[in-house]
Amino acid sequence: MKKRILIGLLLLASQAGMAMEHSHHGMQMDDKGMIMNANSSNLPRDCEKISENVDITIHAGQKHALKFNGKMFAFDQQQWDVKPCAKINITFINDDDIRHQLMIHGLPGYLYPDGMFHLELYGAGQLQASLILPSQKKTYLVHCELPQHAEKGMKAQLKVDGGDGDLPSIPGITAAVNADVYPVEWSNTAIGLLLLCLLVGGVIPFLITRNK
Ligand SMILES: [Cu+2]
Repeated sequence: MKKRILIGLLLLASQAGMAMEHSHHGMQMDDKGMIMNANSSNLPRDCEKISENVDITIHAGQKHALKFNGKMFAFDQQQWDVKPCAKINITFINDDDIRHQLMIHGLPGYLYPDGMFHLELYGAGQLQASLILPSQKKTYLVHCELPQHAEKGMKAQLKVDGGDGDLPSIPGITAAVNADVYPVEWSNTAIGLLLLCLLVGGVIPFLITRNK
């Protein structure tokens, strides 16, 4: 009898634990993707009301990186500007058949656990979620956190009230933190070739025209 009660209690506890895990971080999941920390109704402490409702559609995919040299993944836009206390309704569309995320960092922790808003699609598809931003003049990092996706271009910025500056390595906006460098090795052969080119390209035509 005691054993049964104990097992029953254990089962209850484990179920409660699982339920907690699922509600933790306000997470919604299905076989297509995941939404974490969506917030369409809780006002940040410093906001009296929602200032504006902004509908933003964000595409993610390899084709959006074509316009950036050396990049492989990108969002279709690299910057968004909103007012303080704006509510953003995001439609996130994955144009690829691989996983992509849309993560916004640096949000107030009392509304967004770990300061983070997170959308994820495991393949082509779309999902929608909202968030409400505080009034602070700030630039938020928006990126895909899968290995190498941000480094390969999937990085953008969200500015509230004009933002507090630009973030590094935003394709088309700011210079890369780790720029690609292709050093030239000045071997004797390279120097010889350069001199030969100078001779052929400069000196010989000069001699030819002078002799005419
Ligand atoms: Cu990605």
